[in-house]
Amino acid sequence: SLQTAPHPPAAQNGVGMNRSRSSCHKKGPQPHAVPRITRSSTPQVRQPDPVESQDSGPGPYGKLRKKQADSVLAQDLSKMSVSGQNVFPTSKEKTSNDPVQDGQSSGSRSPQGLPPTAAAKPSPRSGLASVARLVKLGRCKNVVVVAGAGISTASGIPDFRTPGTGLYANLEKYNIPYPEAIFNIDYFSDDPQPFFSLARALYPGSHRPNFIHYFIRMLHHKGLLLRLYTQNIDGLEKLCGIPDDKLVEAHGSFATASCHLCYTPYPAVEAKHAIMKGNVPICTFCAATVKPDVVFFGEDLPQNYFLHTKDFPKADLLIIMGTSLQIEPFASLVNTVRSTVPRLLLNRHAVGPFVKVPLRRGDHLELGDLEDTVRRFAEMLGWNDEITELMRSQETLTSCEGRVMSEHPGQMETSGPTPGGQGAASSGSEETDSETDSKSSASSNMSH
Ligand code: CNA
Repeated sequence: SLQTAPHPPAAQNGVGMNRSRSSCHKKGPQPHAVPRITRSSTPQVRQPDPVESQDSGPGPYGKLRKKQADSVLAQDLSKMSVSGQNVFPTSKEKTSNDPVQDGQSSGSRSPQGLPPTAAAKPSPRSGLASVARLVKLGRCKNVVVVAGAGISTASGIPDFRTPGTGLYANLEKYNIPYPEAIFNIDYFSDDPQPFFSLARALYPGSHRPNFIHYFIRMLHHKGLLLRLYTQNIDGLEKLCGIPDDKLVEAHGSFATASCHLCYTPYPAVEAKHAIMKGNVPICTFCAATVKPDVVFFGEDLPQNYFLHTKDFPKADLLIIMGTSLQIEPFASLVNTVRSTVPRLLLNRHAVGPFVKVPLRRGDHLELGDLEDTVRRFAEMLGWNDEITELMRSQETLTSCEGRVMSEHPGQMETSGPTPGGQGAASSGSEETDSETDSKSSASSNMSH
C-alpha cells in the first residue's frame, strides 16, 4: 500500500501545505479510506524498489524468460557496455566522439563508472536500438511512459527548468518571489494573477500535439501502452487521442475547475473565459477564487494516480521522457518497476537514477533533442509513416471539432462538471486505434 507522502519538504520553505480535497468533501462520500499523496517539489522518502523479490515474474527479464533468452538480446542488454550514437565507433573514430563522454548522447550500462572507452566491450548498438529490438521482438507489451514538460517544448510550450527558455528563467513577468510560488496554493489564495497569467499561456487551444505525443499514441495504437503518466497540464496527450483510461494526468489539467477553498465544481469553460479575459472566476458557493484543477504543491494527486501501484510492477518497459524528475512522487515512481525491467530515459541530460554510474542493468539513456530522438526511435521501429498518418488524421479530426466548436461555442470545450452534470469530454477520439489506417498519407510536421 502506498504511503501518503510525508509533510512535503516544500512546506519547509513555505511552498506547500497538506490539503486534502477528499477531506474537504469535494463531492459525495470520500475520505478516510482514500489514499492520498501530495505533490512536492523536492525528493521525499524514496518509494521502495519492489525489485529483486519479483524478478521471477513473467516479464521479459524474469527468470522464466531468462532461461530462454535469445542470445542476441542477451548480448545487447546484459553486457556492461556503453555505445556510441547508434553505431559502434570504429577504431578510426576519436574518443571525443563518444557521446556519453561528451555528455550528450546514448548509452547503456558503464561498468564501475568507467569512462565509455574503458568499458568492457562496447555494444554495437545504442540503448535506443536495444530497446527498439526488444519492442520488435514482442518483449514489451506493457509499456509505461513517464513524461514531463520536455515532451511539449516542440509544441512551443516552455518547460520549467531549461536554462534560458524555461519558465523559471523567465519569471519577471509573473512577479513572484520564487519559482514554485506559481504553484503555491497559499500564494494563489492571496494573489491568483501569477498563476492565471501562466494559465493563459498554457490553456489548451493554442498548442498542438507534436510527434512525441503521437509516438506515445502509437504505442497505444499498437496495443503496447499500459499507461502514460504525465506531469503536464497542457492537455496535449488527450488532444492527440490518447484515451482517458490510458492516461494519468498526475498534476491535473485545465479540463475541470473548482473553488480552491471549498472545492465546489465550477464550469471549466466559464473559468477559462474569465481567466482569458483577465477576470477572476468566483465560487458561486463561498465566493473564493476558482482555479482550474491543476495540482498545486501540497495538494492531492488525482485518484487514478494510484493505478501506479499495479502498473509499475506489471510494466515490462519504462520510458521516461522530457522530465527533470525533480518533483515527487514522480521522481521515486521510476524506481518502482522490477529491477530487471529496462528503463529508457530520453532527455537532454541525465536525470534521477540515470545520473549515477554505473547505470542499473537494463537502463538506457539517449540524450539530445527529444523530438529528434523519438523520430529515430520510431524509424528503428518502422513506425514513422504510421505516426505521420496518425498525426494527419487526428489533426484533421480536431480541426473539424474546432470548426464545430466555433460554430457552436461551448459545445465541445467543457469536459468538466457543469452545474447540471458532466460536460462532454473534449479528448481525442480513440476510434482510429481499433482500425487500420486506410487514409492517404500526407503531411510532415504538424507540431505547431
Ligand atoms: P522540467 O523540470 O522543466 O524538466 C523538463 C526536462 O525536459 C528537463 O530535463 C529538460 O532538459 C528536458 N527537455 C526540455 N525540452 C527538451 C527537448 N526538446 N529535448 C530533450 N529534453 C528536453 O519539467 P518537469 O516536467 O520535470 O517538471 C514537472 C512540472 C513541470 C510539472 O508540474 C508540470 O506541471 C510543469 N510544467 C508543465 C508544462 C506543460 O504542461 N507543458 C510546462 C511547463 C511546466
